[in-house]
Amino acid sequence: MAVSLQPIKRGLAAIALLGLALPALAETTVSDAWVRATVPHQQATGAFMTLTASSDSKLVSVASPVAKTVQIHAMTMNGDVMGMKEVAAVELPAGKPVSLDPSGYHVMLMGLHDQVKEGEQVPLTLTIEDAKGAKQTLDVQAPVRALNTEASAGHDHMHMKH
Ligand SMILES: [Cu+2]
Repeated sequence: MAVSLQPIKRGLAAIALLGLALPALAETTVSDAWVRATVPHQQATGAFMTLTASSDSKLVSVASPVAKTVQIHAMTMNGDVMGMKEVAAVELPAGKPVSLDPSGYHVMLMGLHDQVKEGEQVPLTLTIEDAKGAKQTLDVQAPVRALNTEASAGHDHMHMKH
């Protein structure tokens, strides 16, 4: 990856690496990443963040060592019933921040190996594909936030149906 970077870009990447909560490699930046804490034996939780791509791209997959399965989900409304479904990708239009939040897209961590506790960091590896089909990965350390964050009750409830 670094081999193909122009000198100027390499400089920017080095600056980005110094940023605390902004693991930025090449074209896409991640901010405000977090994972919802779980109670003991809870099977699934959500990860949330804001992604900004500098050229038209999409988020195509996410991996994490804390879960057996990681999916990208979208919230759906079927009449009055809220649900969620897996999506193949999340579009990241050039320059436009796209939020993965509890009311929209989220990363679903399923089959958790351990309780996810507030104060921990959850490693996430995001795979981003650009308009030409080239893929890059982004490593993010997402801090764990408490259970009582907005919308947590309804969200966790829905996951029981998975
Ligand atoms: Cu979900």
